[in-house]
Amino acid sequence: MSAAKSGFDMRLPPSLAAERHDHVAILRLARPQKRNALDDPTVDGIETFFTQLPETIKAVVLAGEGEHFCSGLDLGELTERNVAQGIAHSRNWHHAFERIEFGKTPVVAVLHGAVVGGGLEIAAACHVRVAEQSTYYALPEGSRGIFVGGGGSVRLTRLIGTSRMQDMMLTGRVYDAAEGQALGLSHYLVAPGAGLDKGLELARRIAGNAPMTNFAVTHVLPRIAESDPAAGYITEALISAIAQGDDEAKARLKAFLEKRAPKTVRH
Ligand code: 1HE
Repeated sequence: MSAAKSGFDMRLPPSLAAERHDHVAILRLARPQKRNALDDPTVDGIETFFTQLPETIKAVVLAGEGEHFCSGLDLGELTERNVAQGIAHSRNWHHAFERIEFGKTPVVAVLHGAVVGGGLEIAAACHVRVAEQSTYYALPEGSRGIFVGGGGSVRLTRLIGTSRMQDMMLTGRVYDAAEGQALGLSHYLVAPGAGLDKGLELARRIAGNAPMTNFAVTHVLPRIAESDPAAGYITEALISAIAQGDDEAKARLKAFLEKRAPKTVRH
């Protein structure tokens, strides 16, 4: 483990590599010899990274080294655990992935190759997903005799629906990149090798937003979406007033009215 290698003042396991690009950080799953399988040190390192991210970082790109984004849970570790340890292990994944979903900054996942099992679960915890054409999605837990444990029952059912997730887990169905895009598993579908550039472009755009807006979108919007409508409307009124009241919003609105800000046009 080394702080120097990470480029950040934190200690990460060798299975993770972090680098800075101004206000954007890239975190790579860096264990390609095991297809970026998520072992305990890696999951703990992910929690450390997202918890200790410095204030100067405004968006993160999560990517994988080698031919695949992530082959999910490290199956080698699985045989060692009893029931109580299994529960603790799953809860550990929940805490780590919650640091992604409800952390300090928005996170863009760049996907390619296998995005399977826990790999799909970690991708689902990210806010924006870019998929290269090589991407495929599966939940092989069914065939391995296990169940999802990294929040997939909550996040994936929300993304693609309980019924599709049941099909994936019961039949071992594999969705290719185009199908994943149609289902909403990815937001952007790009050519082979183009994922990181696209991910960085999006992360830079996100990093340029007002921090209060990014906070509202990542922390408040999902809670509003899950609340009853009456609570949702009042929470929306409150957070929109908070965002508008921020100096950053006032400066941005003034810039637009004085014709100094870009218009909203077709890209
Ligand atoms: C692994 C893992 C792993 C590869 N844990 N070691 N996930 C899965 O069921 C997917 C399992 N993996 C695969 O199906 C394939 O490895 C891949 C399709 C992802 C890639 O295939 P390939 O031909 O490129 O690589 P490979 O030869 O299968 O694997 C290379 C090495 O990585 C090999 O080890 P080696 O020591 O023989 O070189 C593999 O054993 C190792 N490897 N994937 C451990 N996942 C919180 S609950 C979440 C539940 C789940 O995630 S279940 C889904 C688990």
